[in-house]
Amino acid sequence: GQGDLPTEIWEKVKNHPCYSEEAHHHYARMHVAVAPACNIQCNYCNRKYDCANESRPGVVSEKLSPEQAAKKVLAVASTIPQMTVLGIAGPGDPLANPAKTFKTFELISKTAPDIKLCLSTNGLTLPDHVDTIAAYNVDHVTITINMVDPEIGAQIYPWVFYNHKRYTGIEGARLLTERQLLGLEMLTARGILTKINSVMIPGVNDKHLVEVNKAVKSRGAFLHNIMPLISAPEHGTVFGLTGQRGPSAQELKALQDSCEGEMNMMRHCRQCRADAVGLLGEDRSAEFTTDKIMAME
Ligand code: CLF
Ligand code: SF4
Repeated sequence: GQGDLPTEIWEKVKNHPCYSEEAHHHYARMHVAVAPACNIQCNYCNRKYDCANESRPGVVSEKLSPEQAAKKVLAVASTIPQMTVLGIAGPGDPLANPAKTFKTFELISKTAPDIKLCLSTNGLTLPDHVDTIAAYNVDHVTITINMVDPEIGAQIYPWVFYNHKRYTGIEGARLLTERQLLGLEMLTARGILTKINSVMIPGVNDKHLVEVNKAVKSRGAFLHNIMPLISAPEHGTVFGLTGQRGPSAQELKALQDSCEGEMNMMRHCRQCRADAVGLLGEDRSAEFTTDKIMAME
């Protein structure tokens, strides 16, 4: 239920399956994979697959144009009445593909105005797009923040690409953390509910994530979702190839527990793919391939 949430926030989250633990039993989300490019390199990413910001690496999403995406949303919404949220979460970074991402939001807000819009980003270009995000009535934003210390960041991000220039190592990680935290502050100032995702990487940022938790809470983040690194070698990620392990379930829970007193923790994330459809934990994307949707008239 509402718990101790203020009513205006409760109204915004009560139908969002990721922002409300309770809602995820009753309400569905869908993602449309309209954003192929990315502007940073994460050591847990395999570019051939979905953005590991949110997604379980190892599955390839079907890439869509904004027009195909809008058609898919209508088809899904007419089949799954509990569909309340449309998210763009990859397969690259949505804000590295701003024309496609915002065109998709524009089309959907015209054809399906009741559907809430959700966006997940690595945050590098977020400050440049906050006004557009607000103008398109995007209700929910997720930023993946894995560090607030550039020395730790350099172990996770070999480079970032910003303003036509590549920044590597500590310099790149410093730029990324500055832009992420500024973007978060700007979203908070506009009243856009912002959730933080973090990937727990044992021996790299596991102890540091408590500090990340405090940094994002103090800047107004609403919810923190700490997810386990998935690093099977067959996914071909840098971490997978160097033998970096993911956390055990106990290690993950202990970290989530240690942050719980500071802010709301999300514990029901299913690390969805960039074209996921349905309730969290069920995947109905195979029912809505482009072939099938284009055949529906
Ligand atoms: Fe999608 Fe992400 Fe929006 Fe949810 S998923 S863009 S906030 S509508 Fe949700 Fe999936 Fe976890 Fe993401 S369970 S991976 S937190
Ligand atoms: Fe991969 Fe996402 Fe990181 Fe880009 S932001 S490198 S797509 S995990």
